[in-house]
Amino acid sequence: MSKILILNGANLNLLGRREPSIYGFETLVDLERKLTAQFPTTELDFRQTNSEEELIGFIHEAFENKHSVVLNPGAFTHYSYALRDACAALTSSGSKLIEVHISNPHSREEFRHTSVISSVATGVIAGFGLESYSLAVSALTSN
Ligand code: CA2
Repeated sequence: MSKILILNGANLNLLGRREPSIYGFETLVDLERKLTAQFPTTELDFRQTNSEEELIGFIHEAFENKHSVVLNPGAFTHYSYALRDACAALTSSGSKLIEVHISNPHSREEFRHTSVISSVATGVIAGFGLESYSLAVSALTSN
């Protein structure tokens, strides 16, 4: 199995430092440590950006190199058609992309109930805290 990009979008650099009742106390560094320990034989590449342009660039990189992607787009989930088009290009080329969310957006505000990414993702995992990412990597590495 080739490399998996673990991509986190807008504001997820704040993980563990704000709104712990929704997102918990663990940081992106904790996530990287956990997943690296849990999947020692899988090449995982962790990135976070608050820039829509940069996030799209990461998806293009996956497209060019046939990498799989675990993507938490942050609030880009709910409105970024540009990110959606990049994800669609990736998955229609045969690469897998799992959309993940720490919280369950469907149990929150109305605007979070729409994802413009889900219908072009290979699958969606939401609501399991940081475990959502582990479940996504398991899904990508299980066959
Ligand atoms: O539950 C998720 O993973 C979300 O993708 C997180 C996004 C939110 O806009 C989505 O609706 C659901 C928000 C990321 C902001 O992350 C923060 C983390 C800690 C403190 C403040 C913001």
